[in-house]
Amino acid sequence: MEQTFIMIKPDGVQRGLVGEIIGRFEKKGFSLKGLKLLTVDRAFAEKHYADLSAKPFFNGLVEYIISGPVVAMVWEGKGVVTTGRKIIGATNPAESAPGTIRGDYAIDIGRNVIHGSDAVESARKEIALWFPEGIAEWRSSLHSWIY
Ligand code: 3AN
Repeated sequence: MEQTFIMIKPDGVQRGLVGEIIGRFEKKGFSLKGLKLLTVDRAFAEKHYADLSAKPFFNGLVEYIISGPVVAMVWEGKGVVTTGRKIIGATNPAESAPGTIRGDYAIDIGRNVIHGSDAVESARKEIALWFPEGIAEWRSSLHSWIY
C-alpha cells in the first residue's frame, strides 16, 4: 500500500495546528503509520532539502525548518501521495485553494505550515531518512475493511 511522508513545519506546531492537520488526514480515511515530534539539526535539514540546495531561498528554508520542533509522519492509503498534496494545497499559500491546509492556514510561501512528498519515490526516500528505526506494524486483518 502506498505511503507518504508528511511533516508539520515549526510554524504549524507553534501555532497549534497539529491536531487540525492530523484530523484532516484521518477523516479522509488514510492510516497513520508513523508519528514523532523532533527538532532536526542543520545537516539533517540540508539532507531533506538537498534537491533545493541551488535555490536562493535554501538557507532561509533550512533556518526555518531547524527553528523548532516539527511533527514527522507516515500516512498510508490508496493514492496518498497525490491526494495528500491536494489536502495540503499549492506550495504558495497565495495560490492554494480555500479548504486546503495551506489555503486555510498560511499566507507566506516561506512559512507554509506543512510538507508532503511529491512522488512515491521521494516518499520512500524521505520515510527512510526520517524514520530509520522503521514504523509500527498493523495487523492488516483488523483494518482492511476501513476505507
Ligand atoms: P512543496 O513543499 O509544495 O513540495 P517545493 O518542494 O518546491 O514545494 O519547496 C519546498 C519548500 O521550499 C516549500 N514548502 C517552501 O517552504 C519552500 N519554498 C519554495 N519556494 C520558495 C520561495 N520562492 N521562497 C521561499 N521558500 C520557498
